[in-house]
Amino acid sequence: METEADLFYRLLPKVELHAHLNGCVSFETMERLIARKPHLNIEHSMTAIRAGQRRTLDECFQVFKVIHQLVDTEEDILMVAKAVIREFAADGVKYLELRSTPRSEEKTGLTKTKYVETVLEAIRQCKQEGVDIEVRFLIAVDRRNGPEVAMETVKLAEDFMLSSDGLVVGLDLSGNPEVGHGKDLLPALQRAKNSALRLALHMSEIPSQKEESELFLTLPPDRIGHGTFLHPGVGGSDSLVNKVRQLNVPLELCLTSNVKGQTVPSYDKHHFSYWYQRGHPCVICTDDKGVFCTELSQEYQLAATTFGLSPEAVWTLSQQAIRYSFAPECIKQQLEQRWMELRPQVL
Ligand code: 6MZ
Repeated sequence: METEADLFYRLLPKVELHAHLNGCVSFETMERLIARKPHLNIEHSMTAIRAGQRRTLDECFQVFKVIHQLVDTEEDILMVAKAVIREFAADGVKYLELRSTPRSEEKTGLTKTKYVETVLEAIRQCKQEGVDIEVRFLIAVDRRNGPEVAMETVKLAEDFMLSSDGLVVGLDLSGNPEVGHGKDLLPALQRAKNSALRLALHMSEIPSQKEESELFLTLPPDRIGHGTFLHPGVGGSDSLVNKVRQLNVPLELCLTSNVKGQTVPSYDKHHFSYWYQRGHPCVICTDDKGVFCTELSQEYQLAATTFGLSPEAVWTLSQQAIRYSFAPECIKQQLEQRWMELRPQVL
């Protein structure tokens, strides 16, 4: 049953800036995928982490491997991407930046170029069908695949930035943070930066990434994903914090993901409070709404109840996210206008 409070958060216009396509697959879409591929013997318990459950970060990455087995044709990608876009729209998200790692699959004939084209096709079809949401796409580099694949992916992103009518706006760096070192990926990231791709980099998701984060800040990135261990007290440092603050790089913060993935011990210990209290740009995001069984409205509600945010503060948080998006100025202005129209009288 939806309460009045739930309704406030669902109707709140929202911006989602950190959403991995294959981590966002809902229960309903998963049922369809499982039914299409019964021979894989995959069950729901292998693709989602339910309420009260937790996994190690390593176990979370096993979940993505299972999902990738289920999503390996153009048809699957089109279905998944359209469903994810519609679901975000139904949750009151007005602007979505989706990210995904292009994959090729020999047995189905899927290529990385086709992969990206299919996601873009899903975005266009949703637009034509009148789904009330603006969507842009970030091409993701999975750090597990090393420097050569990273460089190829940057080139792919450059091509699509020029040919996608503005739908491809940037590059994401993600993947298991335990694997590889960012210094090997720096040339690819530097090239992306020079080509005017906007950079959203996962940084300090685990404590051992301090040196890597220092290196990435020399680029610097346009947004930081997670940044869980940047600050002192959890293994980070004043100098890292000062650098991030001086550069004013916004943080994409995903409460449930971090709690369920056990990099943060509980909601009240989430680093949202550290950065928010300092007035640093923070954007509430879902990360993987399917895997972590959440929605953006729920994440806003959790942040508000955990940290005692007023409805006015929640509104400001959602509105300010517009300026941290990689959308062009004209879209940002349209979104600002939407926010003014949708602002509830009670605030
Ligand atoms: C780092 C993550 C992640 O790209 O196949 N991904 N990378 N940290 C996280 N925190 C939990 N959650 C998801 O979506 C799945 C991929 O997104 C990245 C991983 O590379 C994962 O394989 P796509 O659409």
